[in-house]
Amino acid sequence: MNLEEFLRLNAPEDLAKVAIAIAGKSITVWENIPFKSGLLADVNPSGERQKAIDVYSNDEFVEALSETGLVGEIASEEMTEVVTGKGKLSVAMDPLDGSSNVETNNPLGSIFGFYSSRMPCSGRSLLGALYVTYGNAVTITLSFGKGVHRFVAVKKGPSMSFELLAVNLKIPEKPEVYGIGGSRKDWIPRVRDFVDTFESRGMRTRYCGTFVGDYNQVLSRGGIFAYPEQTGKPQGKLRVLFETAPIAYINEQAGGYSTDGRRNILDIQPSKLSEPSPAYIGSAPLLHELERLVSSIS
Ligand code: FDP
Repeated sequence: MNLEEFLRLNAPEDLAKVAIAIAGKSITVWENIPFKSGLLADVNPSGERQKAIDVYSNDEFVEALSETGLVGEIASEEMTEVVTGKGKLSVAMDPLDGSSNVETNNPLGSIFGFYSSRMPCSGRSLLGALYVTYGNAVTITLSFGKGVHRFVAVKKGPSMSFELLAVNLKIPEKPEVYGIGGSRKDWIPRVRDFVDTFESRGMRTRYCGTFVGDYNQVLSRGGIFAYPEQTGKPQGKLRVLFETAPIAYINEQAGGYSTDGRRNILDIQPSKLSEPSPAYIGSAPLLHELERLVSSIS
């Protein structure tokens, strides 16, 4: 079964159309990474001046979303203001997550949150979320409130099709891997102490430096991805609206839990579009334990 067929049966019509538009455009973005990122600095098929890959992917997804006619607001990590349209949906996106990893050919990603409210708003307004991973295969992982499902891009004739790879993905409760961003010396002591217990629990470190790449392996293997509160950087790095709330939504649909150390990430009400927060995302038992520890009064 392909993405279109699956969504026709399992998603509201407007969200299905928007997800299909994103899927089509993700292939265009992926095909252009070598050209637009500077990897092939002197090869540019269109002959136009080289654009930064972030700006390029942003413009491509804005175009795809706008063309659906279903979107009222688009917010992006790459834009200071929302782009407005005539539809009802609000879409927040990180069009190219992990772009500093282009040179090393680590996985990259794109993240989308579909909100029912005007932005900025909390993750409680999410109607669904989707992320693309550009790794050894291009995959789409999504949820529209009824479980988490995954699709993989395969060539069918002259074009690409996203075929169903897995339904109802569940994050293992037993934690196996961990990936923590930022600098260890700057993590707040409670986080450092907690992370120090991981090896003795049989967990192994896995960190690729791209949020969705790192989250993707946590979803498959169980464990934690975090970009913690740090001394001198209490809000961490990742943005709530574009990055952590959509992934927290998917993680919750997969049976996991996500926290900023004190509350569910989905309960954070950002006051501006690009507001960051500390983020700890993964298997529910481990994440509840972390929240208890980080939020406790010493
Ligand atoms: P990038 O700056 O390469 O776009 O939010 C952006 C992000 O990558 C995440 O994908 C990643 O998890 C994080 O930043 C990595 O930050 P550090 O380099 O500080 O580890």
